[in-house]
Amino acid sequence: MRVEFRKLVVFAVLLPAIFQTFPDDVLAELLNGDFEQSIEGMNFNTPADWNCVNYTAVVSSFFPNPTRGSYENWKINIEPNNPIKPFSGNSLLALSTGNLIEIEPMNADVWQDIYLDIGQSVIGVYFFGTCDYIPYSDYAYMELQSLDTPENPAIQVFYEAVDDPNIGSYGSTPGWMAFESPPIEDGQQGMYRIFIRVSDGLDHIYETYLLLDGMRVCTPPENGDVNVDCKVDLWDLALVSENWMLEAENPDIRFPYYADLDGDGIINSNEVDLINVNWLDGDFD
Ligand SMILES: [Ca+2]
Ligand SMILES: [Ca+2]
Ligand SMILES: [Ca+2]
Ligand SMILES: [Ca+2]
Repeated sequence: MRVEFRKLVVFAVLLPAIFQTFPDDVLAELLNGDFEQSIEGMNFNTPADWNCVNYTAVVSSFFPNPTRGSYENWKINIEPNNPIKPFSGNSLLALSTGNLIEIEPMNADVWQDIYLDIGQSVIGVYFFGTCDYIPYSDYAYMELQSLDTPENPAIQVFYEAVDDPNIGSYGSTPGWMAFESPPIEDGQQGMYRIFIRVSDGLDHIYETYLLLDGMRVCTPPENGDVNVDCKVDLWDLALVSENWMLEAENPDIRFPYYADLDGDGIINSNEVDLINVNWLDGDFD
C-alpha cells in the first residue's frame, strides 16, 4: 500500500514537468516544413506556422530580381522562363536580404520552436545565391538553438557565405542541396528553435537569397535517402532510375545534388548500392 502511494506521488510530481516540456502552443512535430501553406500579405505571402522577420515569401518559383548587383556566376542556367522550381509540392520559401536603400533591413529570419528527441534530425534542402561580391560577404545559415539551456552553443546545420570559394562573387550553390542536422544525442533532447537567417553582413545593399523546401524532423537513415524524405524505399530507386547516369558537368540540366549520395557528380550504381545497404531504414511512422 505504501509503495502504491509512492507511485502516485511520483506521478503527481512528473505530470507538471511533462506539461512544461510540451506547452500547448508547441507541438513535437514540424509544421508546414514544405511551405505549402501561406498567409496572404500586402507585398508577399509569408509561411504559415513560422515566425518571420522581413522578406520571407512563399512562392511557386523563384527568379532573382536584384536592384543592383548580378547573378552572372550562378552555377545554374537561370532565366525568367527557367526559374528555380519547388523541390517538392507547389511552393518553396524564399528569404532575401535588403537592396539599395539604407533603411532596408539587413537580414531576413524565420524560425519555429519544436521538441527534438534523441536520434532526431532536421532535414530538407536549400539553395543559396548572391548578387553581392567579395568583400561584402553576405551569408546564410540554419542552426538549432536550445531553449532549455540557452547558454549551450547552437548546433549548426549549414552555413554559406559569399567569400566561401564554393560560392564566390555573384555565385550560388550548384542547385538544391540536402541538409541534415547532427542527430540529437542522449541528454540533448528538449525544446529547440530552428533558426534560419540570410544577412547582408556589412551593409544594406545587393541582395542575397536563401531558398528552402522539403523540411522535416525525423530519425534519418544512415544513408541511401536519395529523395530526402527520411526513409529508404522504392521512391529512392525511382529517382535514381529517372536520373540514371546524369552528370553534374552537363550545363543543360539541373543536376539533383541532393540525390548524389557519394558526392562524385554522377547518379549511378553507387547510389543503388547505398540504397541496398540501407534498404527500409529510416522513419516509417
Ligand atoms: Ca514545397
Ligand atoms: Ca548584400
Ligand atoms: Ca527516401
Ligand atoms: Ca554519385
